[in-house]
Amino acid sequence: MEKEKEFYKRLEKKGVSRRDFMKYCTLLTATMGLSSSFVPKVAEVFAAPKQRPPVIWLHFAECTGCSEAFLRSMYPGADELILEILAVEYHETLMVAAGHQAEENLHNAVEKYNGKFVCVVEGAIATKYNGGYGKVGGKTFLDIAKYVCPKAAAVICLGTCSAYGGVQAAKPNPGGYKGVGDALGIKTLNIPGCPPNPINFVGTVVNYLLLGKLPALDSLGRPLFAYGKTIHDQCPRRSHFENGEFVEEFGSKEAAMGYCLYKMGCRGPETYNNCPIAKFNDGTSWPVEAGHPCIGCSEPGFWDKMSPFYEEM
Ligand code: FSX
Ligand code: SF4
Ligand code: F3S
Repeated sequence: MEKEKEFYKRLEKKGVSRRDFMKYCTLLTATMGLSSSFVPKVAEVFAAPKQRPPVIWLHFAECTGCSEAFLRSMYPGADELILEILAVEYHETLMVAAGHQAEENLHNAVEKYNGKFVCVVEGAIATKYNGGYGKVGGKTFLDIAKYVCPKAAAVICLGTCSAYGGVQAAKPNPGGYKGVGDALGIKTLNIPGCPPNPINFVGTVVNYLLLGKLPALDSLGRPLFAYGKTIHDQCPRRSHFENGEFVEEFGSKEAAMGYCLYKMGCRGPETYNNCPIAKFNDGTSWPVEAGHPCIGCSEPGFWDKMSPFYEEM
């Protein structure tokens, strides 16, 4: 109870009312595909966390856009998630430690929580030349991943790079970059997107804390609750006119906001993600709403498969 009170006080200080927070929990619960009766339980996961799973967060080849997107997570804020809900033991871009101290922290965390921690990975891994195309502190990404990932209870790949290789794996890919699963030959839970939507990461974590298991996945390791439908199937611009008649396939006439971007190269029909529903930055907008065609950023190999981006499929 005390914990809960403190939580709502903290939110208030950040200018977030209890009502806004409950709205977010309702959106998150719906995004996770759970019935509305779960809303209070989802709120409790944030307000009065019962367990804090240890997390080791690795960074390989990437642009750090995934962390940037994550830092814009609404409720919980990134600070809340890292300090109160999860026990993040190691995170290269956010931690204070550097140099040898950082390496020691990683080693200690891996040994202490062997078999129990969740490993979150951002960025792809170079596999050619013994992984020589990508190093941190003199160690290859490949060696670091081989040391850490097999000891984790679960490996969550945050972003298309760690999930499927991303821009690093685009042709001609001289370093032989791959996603973590392919590079190590292990099964990973993938939350792709360049960047991914933080709500899909939060939903995965909440699923784990609430139901004690990871969510159901598709054949590419993506949680079905977020990647079960195509962008096109959920797109408000899909409302259109046929023979001069308004056809309401999705949303309202107002929501259609103009025109379908298919002829400008929109890859929405081939891309599985929940951007039209979850949106980015506090539910502000998403690429197609802002007038830009979807470039298929959550699909494996999208740099090669989906380009040239502005040509009709
Ligand atoms: Fe990749 Fe993420 Fe794109 Fe960037 O960590 S999915 S390049 S948004 O930063 O990995
Ligand atoms: Fe489909 Fe893209 Fe057109 Fe939306 S804008 S209806 S996703 S093709
Ligand atoms: Fe990416 Fe397309 Fe969504 S480009 S962010 S999957 S709309």
